[in-house]
Amino acid sequence: MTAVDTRGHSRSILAGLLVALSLLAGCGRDRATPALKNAPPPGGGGRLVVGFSQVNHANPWRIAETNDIRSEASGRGYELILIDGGSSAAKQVKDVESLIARKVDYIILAPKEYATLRPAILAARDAGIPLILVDRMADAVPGKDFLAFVGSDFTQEGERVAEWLARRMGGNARIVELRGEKDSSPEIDRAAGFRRAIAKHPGMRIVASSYAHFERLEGQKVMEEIILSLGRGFDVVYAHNDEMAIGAIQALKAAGISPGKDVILGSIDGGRDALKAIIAGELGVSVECSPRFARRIFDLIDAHRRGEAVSARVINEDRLFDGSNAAQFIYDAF
Ligand code: GYE
Repeated sequence: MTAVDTRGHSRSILAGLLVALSLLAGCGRDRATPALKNAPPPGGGGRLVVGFSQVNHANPWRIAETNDIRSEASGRGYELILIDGGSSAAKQVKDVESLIARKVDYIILAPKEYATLRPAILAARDAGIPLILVDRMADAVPGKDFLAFVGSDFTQEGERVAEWLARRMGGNARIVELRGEKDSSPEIDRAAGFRRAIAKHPGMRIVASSYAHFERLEGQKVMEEIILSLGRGFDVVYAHNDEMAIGAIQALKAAGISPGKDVILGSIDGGRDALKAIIAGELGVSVECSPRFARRIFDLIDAHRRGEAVSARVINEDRLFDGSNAAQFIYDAF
């Protein structure tokens, strides 16, 4: 998917007129009510504009996150400008700058990397545009440099996978780690959380650790290389997301190693393909990292508009999927 720009001045003026007319006529739809309640004071010029800078749309997680934000924005009467960063942190910096230049009312930023996006965050702060960091953290202070962070606790996700694997393996395993996108906060925290938890089990040792950038194909390739160098010298694969775990499963099978029997796998996200792999007995566990939390983002924006104090960190509550419950949740998965 390429850059999508949902803003068009003539379109927005027309849309504003239509909303105003339908409200005057008393036939506004139910979901228009919150927008009316939170509408800017008369003369404020119509719908508020929220800009959203997304990393890319390269996997089901990102697509689900964007769809959720898009539908929540429209349900609450916001105009959304979506810009796809094309997997480039440098482009994302420019994307945020362009949203600032367009004087949007709020910016939602899903930052690709931890350090690189800092100047863009500070530029929004200096321009007086409230910015909400979503899903990944960046090198700036919530509540001070930007309005708030909304997302999951990645350290805890890594710990939960480690604890599940330690229990499953009786505290003894040679572990291969497939790491996410280098220098992104989920990669950094999922690695740290996992290490912290296995430190309690001296028999759980990491024997190989490589980046596969959160991508399925990369997960498969990196797993192939690791099999070439380690042979059968590992019992567990810990992948920082489902996509890499699914790639690894393909590589294992191609090498005649049976996932779920010879090697036990654990990952993070809780997507539909992962739940299918759990049901098939190939993936052991997937700790949820939900991409659907737009309701919390827009609750925060609405509260901020009403002048209420908002919390600087909103942490999602995530579940854990394994053989005991995957079948129950598969239809709901992204
Ligand atoms: O786990 C991964 C995606 O930033 C939390 O990014 C997100 C991660 C998610 O590419 O699948």
